[in-house]
Amino acid sequence: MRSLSQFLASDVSSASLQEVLLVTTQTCIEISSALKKGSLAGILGMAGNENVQGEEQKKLDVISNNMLKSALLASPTVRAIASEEEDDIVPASTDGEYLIAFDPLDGSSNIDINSMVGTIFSIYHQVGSEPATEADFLQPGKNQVAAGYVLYGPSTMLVFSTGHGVHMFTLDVEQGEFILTRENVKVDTETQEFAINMSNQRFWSEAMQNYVNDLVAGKDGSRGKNFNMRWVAAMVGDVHRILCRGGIFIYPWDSKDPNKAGKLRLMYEANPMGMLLEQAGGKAFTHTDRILDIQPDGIHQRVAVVLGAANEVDKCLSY
Ligand code: FBP
Repeated sequence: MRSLSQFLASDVSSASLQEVLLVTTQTCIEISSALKKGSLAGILGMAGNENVQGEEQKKLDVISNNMLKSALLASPTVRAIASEEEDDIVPASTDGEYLIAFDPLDGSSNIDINSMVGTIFSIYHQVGSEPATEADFLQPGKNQVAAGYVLYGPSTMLVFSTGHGVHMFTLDVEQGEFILTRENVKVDTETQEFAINMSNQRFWSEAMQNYVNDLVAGKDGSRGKNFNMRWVAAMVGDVHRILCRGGIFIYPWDSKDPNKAGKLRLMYEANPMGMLLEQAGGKAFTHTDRILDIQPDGIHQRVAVVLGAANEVDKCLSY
C-alpha cells in the first residue's frame, strides 16, 4: 500500500512537480471535507446570499476556486494559474516553473442533489519570461507535464498521469492521505456503453444523429449489438466510469451555438481528460481533430469532445 507521497518520491523525478501535485491534491482533500459537511457547513447557498451573521455565503465552486488559488499561488513552484472561475490568468509572485489550469468544481450543479463532482487540473511548464501572461498558457495539450482529477463521490479518488500511465488513489479519510489503489489503468478498445446528453439530439449534426441512432438501434441496427447509456452530468464522473469499465463520452457541438464550438472547456476539461484517456490507451478527439494537438486561442476556449474506447471513437468519427 503506497501513499501518494511515496509514489511521487519514487515515480516522479522532479521535486518541484512532486510539490505542485502535493499542494493541489492536499487542497482537494480540504475541498472534499467541505463537501462532506454539505448543508451543515452552511455553504450550499448561492454566491451573493448572506448568512445570519450578514456575511456573504459562497457557492462551493467559488470556495473551491479560492482554496486552490491561494494554496497554489503560495507555492514557490507555481508561476501562474488559470481557472474556469477566473476571467484572467493570475500570476504568482514567484519565478516557479509551472502553470496550472483547473476547473475547481466540475459538475457543480450536482452539488444540490448530493451527487458526484470533481476538481480537474492540468500542469504545463512555464515557457515565457516573467511575469506570466495568458499567452504562456496557450500551449497544446500534448505539452501537459501532468493532468488529473479528484473525484468527490462515495469515496474521494485521485486519478492522474505524468505521462507514464494513469494511476488511481483512494483517500484514506482517517490518515488524510491518498493511497495507490490501481496502477496503469487501461481502457478496452471496444465498448457497449455511451454517454451523451440526449436532450440536445435535435441540435446535433446529421452525422452525430445518425451515429447515436445506430447505437440506440442496438442488435436490430447496423452495429449488431446493444448499447447501454449513462450520464452523470459531470464530465469527471463520466470519465471516471470510462477509465474504470470502458465506454465513450461525447459532448458534440450543436446548432444552438453559431460557432459550433461545443460546451466543454479545452484547457480545464478536454485537455486534462484527453491526456488521461490517451495514457490509458483510449482516444480523445473533437469531431475532427486530436484534442491534444489543438493550439488554444484563449484560456476559456470551448471544444466538442469525443473520448473513450479507441475503436468506438474511430467509429463515431467515421460518421
Ligand atoms: P460545469 O463545470 O459548469 O459544472 O459544466 C461542465 C459540465 O458539468 C460537464 O462536467 C458535464 O459533462 C456537462 O457540463 C453537463 O452538461 P449538461 O448540462 O448538458 O448535462
